[in-house]
Amino acid sequence: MRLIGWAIALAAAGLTPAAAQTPASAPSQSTPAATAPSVKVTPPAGTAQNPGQPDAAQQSAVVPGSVGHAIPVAGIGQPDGRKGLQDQFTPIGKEAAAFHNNWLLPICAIISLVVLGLLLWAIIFYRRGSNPVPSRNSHNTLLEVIWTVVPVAILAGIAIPSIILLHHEYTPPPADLTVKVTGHQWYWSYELPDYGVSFDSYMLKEANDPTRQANQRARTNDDGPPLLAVDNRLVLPAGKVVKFIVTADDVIHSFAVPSFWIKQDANPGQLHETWAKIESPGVYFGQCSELCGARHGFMPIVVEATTPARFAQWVASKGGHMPGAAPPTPDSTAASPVSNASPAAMAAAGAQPMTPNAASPAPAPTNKDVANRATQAQ
Ligand SMILES: [Cu+2]
Repeated sequence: MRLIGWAIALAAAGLTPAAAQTPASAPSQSTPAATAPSVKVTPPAGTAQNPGQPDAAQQSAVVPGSVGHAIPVAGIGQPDGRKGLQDQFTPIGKEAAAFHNNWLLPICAIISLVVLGLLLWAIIFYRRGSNPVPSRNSHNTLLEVIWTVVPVAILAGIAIPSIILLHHEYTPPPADLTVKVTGHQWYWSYELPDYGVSFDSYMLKEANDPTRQANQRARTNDDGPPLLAVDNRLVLPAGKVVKFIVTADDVIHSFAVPSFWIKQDANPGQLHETWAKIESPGVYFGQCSELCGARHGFMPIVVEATTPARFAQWVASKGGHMPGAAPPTPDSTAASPVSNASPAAMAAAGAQPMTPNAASPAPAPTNKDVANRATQAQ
C-alpha cells in the first residue's frame, strides 16, 4: 500500500508542473484579447450590408421631398419623447388608442385608487392601537354580493369593447392593394405583386459608423431618426386599404408600425395577414419587434404614405406598372430621375422583379403562388 501511495504521489508531482504551467501561460495568451477592442472588426458579408444598392456617388441623386424621400415630421409616425401611445393614423389605431386612453386607463386608475384607499383605511382604523378587540364577523351578504358583482361588471365592461375592437380589426374592408412583406436577417423585402414591384429595404447607417461600407449611403436628417431610416421606403397611397401578407425567410421577425396599430409576427413558412388604411400622407416608422438575432435592432420599417399620383410615379421609378398597364421596358425605368433601384440593381441584389412577360401585365399571383414562393425561400 505504501508503494502505491508513493507511486500516486510521484505521478501527481510529475503532473503538477504541467498543470501549473497552464495558468502561467494563460495571461500571455489573453494579452491579444485584451487589446481586441481597438481592432476594427469587419462585419461578415451579407449582414445587412445591402450589397446591391447604388453607391455613395448616387447619394446626391436623392432629392429630399421627392417621392420615396418625403421629409418626416417630428412627432408623426415616430417617437418624440412624449409618454403614451404614438398618434394614430389608421381607423383601427384611432379606435384602439381611444379605447386605451379613454376607457382602460381610467378604469385602471380608479381601481388602483380604490384599492389604495381601502388599504390605507384598514391600516389606519384597524391597527391594533385603535381597534384592540377585532370583529369576529365572518360573513356579510351585502359585501359579498358587492365584491362579486363589481369585478364581474368591470371585466364585462372591458371585454365587450375589446371584442368589438377585435372584430373590427379582423374584418377588414376589401383591399385596394396587397403588399407581401418578408423579414430577413436583418432587413425587410417588399413585393407589390399587382404592380410588378419588388425591392429590399435596409437601415441607413450613420456617416461615422465604422461598419458602413464605402458604397453605402449615409443617413441624413431628411431620411428620419437614427436607427429608423431606411434606404428604400415602402411607398403606399394614403386613403387606400392595404393588405399586408407577412412572412419570413429565416427566423421569426415581427412587422410593427406603432402609428398604424400594426404588429404582426413574420414566421417562416407561414403567411399572416394584417391591414392598414393610412388616413393621411406622411412618413411612418416601425421596427422589427421580435428578437431575431444579432442585428434585430437594425431592421427598421419605413412607410411613406402619399397621393395616388405620386404613388404611381414611385411604382414607375421601381420598374413597376399600374394594374392593367403594360410593364415598362428596362430602359425607361433606368433613366427615371427618382429611380434609386433600377431593375439591374435589383437583380444584383438578388431580387426578382415580377414582370416575366414584357408584352402583357404580370398576372396577379394567387395566394397559392405566394405560399409557394414563401416555401421555396426556406
Ligand atoms: Cu427581425
